[in-house]
Amino acid sequence: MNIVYNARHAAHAPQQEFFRGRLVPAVDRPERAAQLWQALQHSGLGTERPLRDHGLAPLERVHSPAYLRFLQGAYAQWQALGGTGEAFPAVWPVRTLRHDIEPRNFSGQLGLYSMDNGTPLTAGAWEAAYWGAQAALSGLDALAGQGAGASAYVLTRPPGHHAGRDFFGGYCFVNHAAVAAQAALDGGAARVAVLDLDYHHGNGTQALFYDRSDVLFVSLHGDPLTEYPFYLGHADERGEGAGLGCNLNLPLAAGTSNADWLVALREALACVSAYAPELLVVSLGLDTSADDPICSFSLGTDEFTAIGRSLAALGLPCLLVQEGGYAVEAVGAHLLAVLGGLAR
Ligand code: Q9C
Ligand code: ZN
Repeated sequence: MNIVYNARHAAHAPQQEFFRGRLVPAVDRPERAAQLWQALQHSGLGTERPLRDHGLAPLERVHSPAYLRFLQGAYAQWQALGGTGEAFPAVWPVRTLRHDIEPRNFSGQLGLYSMDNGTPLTAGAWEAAYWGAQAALSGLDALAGQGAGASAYVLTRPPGHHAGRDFFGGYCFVNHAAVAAQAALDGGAARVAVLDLDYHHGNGTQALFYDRSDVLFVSLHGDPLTEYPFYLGHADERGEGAGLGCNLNLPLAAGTSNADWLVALREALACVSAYAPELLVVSLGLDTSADDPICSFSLGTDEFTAIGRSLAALGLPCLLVQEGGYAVEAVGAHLLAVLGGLAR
């Protein structure tokens, strides 16, 4: 098991976030990655691989240059306006409003490039997210030449799967899994599958590849009729154009039993297998656990181990990228269960 750690995740240290119109303690805090890293170090499960800088070009294959430019300079703009602490958007270009003009006003830009006000933009968000993408790319490097059963785990935060071509949201700024998937294709792979196991639907990843047949996106998640991100992730989204049939959503009701979750996992894995990808990228959210403070599935150690075992059974090169998972005291054990199940 190859492991890449983005220690610069800690540059993104939000104090608060909006929830139902009030400021509450931030959920995606550095402590959760510190716990994951500590668990990994004591496990003897893997070998740390170097984090190498691949530059901006691989991010530009997935995100728009204007969005990346905005993200890099956003906090400086906020500070120049006298802003302190985290910046939060408050206005969005919804239906009937224009998306083709970048306002000069910072608040206008913040809304243009975001999907919610629950994602704190901190001084270090860009640094942490940029190096998260580099970590994912470094994980991909580690897999090269290691053969079919090889795997790599990328420990980073903030997460990535809600971030789209030109917007942040759901705690995500740069879509690390998508950057890695696109880089694998650019490196010569014909087909890449992304399996998203986070509690929340990976709207960013789905949208990025929706009309393409070279990426299969399969996701198990809380039903967006009641769960974030609400506006994508429904079962009738099957892809479009050349990508028709290359998108599979398996929404599950909040409170779904572990037995039913595992049935859906089997269906997802069968779909991945049938696609015969050259690489599997797993958006590994651990917020499906019974311990998670903001989610409503009940997975425990047995189920996390089963995830690892069934990934190993696919026999594909596998790049696991950390997404959500907010039960600071429990995430370490859950990660080790997945990686222990996967280790061979
Ligand atoms: N105070 C990921 O797990 N809203 N994102 C939650 C709770 C958004 C989570 C509000 C949750 C997004 C990658
Ligand atoms: Zn999540």
